[in-house]
Amino acid sequence: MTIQPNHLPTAELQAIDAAHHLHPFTDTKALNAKGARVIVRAEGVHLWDSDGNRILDAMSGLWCTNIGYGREELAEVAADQMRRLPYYNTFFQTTHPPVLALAERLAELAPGDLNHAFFCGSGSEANDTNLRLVRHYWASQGKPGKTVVIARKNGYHGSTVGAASLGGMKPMHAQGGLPIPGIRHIDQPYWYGEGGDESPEAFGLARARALEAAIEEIGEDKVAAFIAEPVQGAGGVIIPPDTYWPEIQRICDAHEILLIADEVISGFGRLGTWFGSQYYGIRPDLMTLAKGLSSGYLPIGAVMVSDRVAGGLIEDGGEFFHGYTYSGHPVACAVALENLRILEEEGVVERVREDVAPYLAERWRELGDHPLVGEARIVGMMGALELTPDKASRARFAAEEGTVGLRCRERCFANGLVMRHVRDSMIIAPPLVISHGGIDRLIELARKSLDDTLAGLRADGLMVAA
Ligand code: PXG
Repeated sequence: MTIQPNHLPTAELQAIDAAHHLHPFTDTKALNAKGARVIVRAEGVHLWDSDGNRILDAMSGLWCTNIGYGREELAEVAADQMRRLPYYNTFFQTTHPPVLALAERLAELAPGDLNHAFFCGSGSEANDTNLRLVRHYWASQGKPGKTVVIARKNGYHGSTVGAASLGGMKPMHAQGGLPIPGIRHIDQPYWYGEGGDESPEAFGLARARALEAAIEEIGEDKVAAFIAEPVQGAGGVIIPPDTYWPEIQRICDAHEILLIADEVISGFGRLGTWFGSQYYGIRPDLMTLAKGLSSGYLPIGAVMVSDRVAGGLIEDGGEFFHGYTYSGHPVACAVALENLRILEEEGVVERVREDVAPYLAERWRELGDHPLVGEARIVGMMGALELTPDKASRARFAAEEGTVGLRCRERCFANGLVMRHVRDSMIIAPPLVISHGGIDRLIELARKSLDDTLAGLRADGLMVAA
């Protein structure tokens, strides 16, 4: 299909962008030298750029367009809500129909007794809320010393000062003096990269027990909570060994530590369950939501809070001095509700579990036979390929970390596929509504991009182990 351009020529759009737009997580000098890719339209699982190229979006935008692009129902609901009540706040003892309906729906969907929603505009804001909320909770329970939050190296929880501090991204910490005090990072359950000769099971247990060691060192009376993503996303789709989460749950229970599951990526069907906590059988006290909550159509995030924690706060906490102008934004709430309706009525989550994810896994693992791939791992609708110059030893490349990953990402774009790179691994998290045909195309384009990358590495003498 030819898309008629309704915009300026690409070079002019790029020039305006370079002159006035500062992009997130971007080396602006390097970007401006080549010009940004301009995306003008999307439908289903595809994007179109300003030159009319069609691109298969295997990243769901940024892990968020779970129901795919172009759903008219969401546009209709947004327009209708904008006409009815485009904005009102939920401060000053006020509420409105979309926010209360969404809170009720989330309480029904969320596991266990996570029956209370605190709304905000993004995952970062939700995690800042978590940080303040758990400290306020323990203070309200007569334990004001319980303030430390334990998190993980290479975890990602957002970009605000609090969320970036909870995250374990070293380059983020290095800019601006993070983390803030009161946060401790423990090692991640990254078997491929750090497991050495240990079995994944033994390694998973050892990495979970790092939590217990940290609690014992800091003192249980000083630790408020542990926060983690069920599967690390931005860190590189790091799928924990099966032994990891049950041990984490045991440790949190044994030591009176609140468990915060950051479900910003794993929520809303990504693992074939409504939430990743259900997939791993964990019982969080708090759950961070964003992204798939509205399938990315509008910005919205939330913290789901258990009966116990909310009950304590309501009973003993007085006023919680925290909230955002857009907490419970009516249009965002209405769109999120419609998104949840579609996910449920179209049986998207069950279809992922029973059909789409198993098919994707089968096809994805085939890529493990490629000479450049050291491991092809996948859980639900999120997968990673570890690129290596030597499959047998899981070696890293001699070239600076990320060089090969970036090259591969560029080959993917040239071939009409969005895969993101993390260091020298390639990541996918396609929309949950992708068809078998779409998956076949994804695998075909990924294989071609791997072939092209390998040819380039050989030509440039880069297939060399560190
Ligand atoms: N928690 C998790 C687990 C996330 O993945 C956030 C919190 C923060 O959400 P907001 O809405 O504030 O961005 C995220 C966001 C990437 C990438 O390149 C991932 C995220 C954001 C931007 C880029 O993988 N995840």
